[in-house]
Amino acid sequence: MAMMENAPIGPGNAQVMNRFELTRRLVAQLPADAAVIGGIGNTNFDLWMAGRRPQNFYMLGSMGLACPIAFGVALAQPQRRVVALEGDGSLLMQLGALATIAAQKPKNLAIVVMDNASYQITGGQATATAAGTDLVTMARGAGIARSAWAADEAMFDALAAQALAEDGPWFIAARIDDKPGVGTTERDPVIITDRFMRGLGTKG
Ligand SMILES: Cc1ncc(C[n+]2csc(CCOP(=O)(O)OP(=O)(O)O)c2C)c(N)n1
Repeated sequence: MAMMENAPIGPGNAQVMNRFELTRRLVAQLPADAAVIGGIGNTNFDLWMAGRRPQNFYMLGSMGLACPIAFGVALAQPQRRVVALEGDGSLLMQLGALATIAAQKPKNLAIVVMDNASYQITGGQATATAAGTDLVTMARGAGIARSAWAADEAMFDALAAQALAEDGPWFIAARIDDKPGVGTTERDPVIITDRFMRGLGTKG
């Protein structure tokens, strides 16, 4: 039993948390100029509801692009902290991004994955994580050494603080419940892009 108590945190013993609560906690810690890329669906709905910021980009339409977009922003603006917020289903659709990020090692990039083991927004179909795929083990295998499961909210806060202050790339995964996003992002890609470019200082 003693060995069990010391077991590393994994999807089997991490607490099931709530996406909006964790998103709120993350946003509360952000440096003012940090960019956040929300993946399609619930991830960006909760980011939107956690407080609109011109440095937030809300992905619409295609799964798997939060990490590649955040990676591009991190390379283009190395002085800025950049966070990718992604769902497990979307991350699984674009796993190659982890290897590319690991190879390029952007120090200013953190990936946060909300793992509800399902494609929730399209009806709750099970993803591979429901069958045991461990996203942190995959990220570490891709070469992202600073990869961890958040055991609970306090550990999520601590990991987020570390990822926003210390060299990355970082990969943080959290098990979350099946509560839907708490709102809906305004769906206007032109406005979203324009606001983001101004927020990043690339458009006057
Ligand atoms: C390339 C692509 N394939 C399929 C879809 C349809 N689709 C939209 S959201 C979604 C599920 C997303 O799952 P996940 O990223 O785990 O987020 P969750 O819904 O669980 O919050 C699917 C299948 C899509 N938008 N793009």
